[in-house]
Amino acid sequence: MAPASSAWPAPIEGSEILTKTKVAVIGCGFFASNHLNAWNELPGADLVAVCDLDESKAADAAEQFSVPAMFTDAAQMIAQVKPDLVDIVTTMVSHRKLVELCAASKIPVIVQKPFGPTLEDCTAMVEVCRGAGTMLMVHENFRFQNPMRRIRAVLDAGTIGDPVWGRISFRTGYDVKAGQPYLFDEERLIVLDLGIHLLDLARFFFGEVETLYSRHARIDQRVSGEDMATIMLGHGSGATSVVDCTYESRQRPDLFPQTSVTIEGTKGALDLKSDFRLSISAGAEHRVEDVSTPLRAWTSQPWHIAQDSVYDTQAHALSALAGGFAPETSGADNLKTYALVEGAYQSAKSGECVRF
Ligand code: NAD
Ligand code: 89V
Repeated sequence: MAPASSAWPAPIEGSEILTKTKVAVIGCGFFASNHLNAWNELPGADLVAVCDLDESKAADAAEQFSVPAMFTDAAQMIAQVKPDLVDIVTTMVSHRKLVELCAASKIPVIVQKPFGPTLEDCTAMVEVCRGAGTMLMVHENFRFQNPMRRIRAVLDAGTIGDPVWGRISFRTGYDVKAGQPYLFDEERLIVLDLGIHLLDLARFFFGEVETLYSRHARIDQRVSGEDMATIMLGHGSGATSVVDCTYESRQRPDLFPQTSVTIEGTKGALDLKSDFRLSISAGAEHRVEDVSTPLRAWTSQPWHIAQDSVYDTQAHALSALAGGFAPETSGADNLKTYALVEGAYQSAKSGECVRF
């Protein structure tokens, strides 16, 4: 199957729509402030309610983001507010029940990555939304980062020919566990938390995967799962890619949360390195593009690139909903990325190559 195109219908502008999409957010923890800021900035969205099991978090979010209603019970919120779209920003264990709740009321839903704790849960979520005839999108934001869209556009233009080899790399020593302490206890850590983004990018750039071999290690002895992974993918297109990630790199400068991408093609090559410089070579031609994006009022370094892509991911969700098309990172699409995560754990355990 050909990789997805870089183009998607333009984000909704306020002037193009008669009514705004009423959005309700479930989960007001560490990462939710980015979703809430983005919903408030998106002209097509009206943030109508927030919900968190922890009342103080729901109340703080409602106050900080000027949201008119707050709840501690998602079912109550849905019954009372009847939102047009629910955005689930909780950790994965709660996703299935919350998605089922939305599907029961035929409400379109976006759910943060990782989609769920198991492939069985993810498949059940896809089925229940399919049965209800409602949109299910996974908030897989890395492919919506500006540099990644630009790389996809360069590939689509044929500038470097057909991709034959690539590396997608995220190596950091940044203390992610300070903001996300639940990561200490994850039995399946870096592939499910971070590798999932990179495996999705591998599909985005090189198409579907036929073979996978993975090797994992645990460097920080305080965590339960693996915190270093190196995955080799064989794509149906004939290309080979390497996905590698760690939360225990000692490299300086530390590029967190930037993803490095190298792609070699039949006619040229591209390389995304530090400072968001994209180097593109084809024959005698060589140019370096600045693929950074300006800060928004609510984004800041070092998180800016990740925060900024939250806006574009949510803009895509609004466009999909208004246009009646499946989002690029629909639940059904994300099952393919999730299958690679499962494959990585299977391969690391068995020491063998996994075939899809
Ligand atoms: P968190 O634990 O800080 O916040 C989750 C919140 O959800 C908590 O306040 C919790 O009380 C609430 N919650 C849980 N179950 C609920 C329920 N049934 N109803 C209402 N509220 C409920 O977690 P976080 O760090 O904000 O992460 C949330 C998700 O976002 C995770 O899946 C994480 O992997 C993901 N994440 C994604 C990115 C990205 O770039 N895409 C970055 C960071 C985190
Ligand atoms: O994407 C995530 O969930 C985050 C981070 C970007 C730090 O890896 O854990």
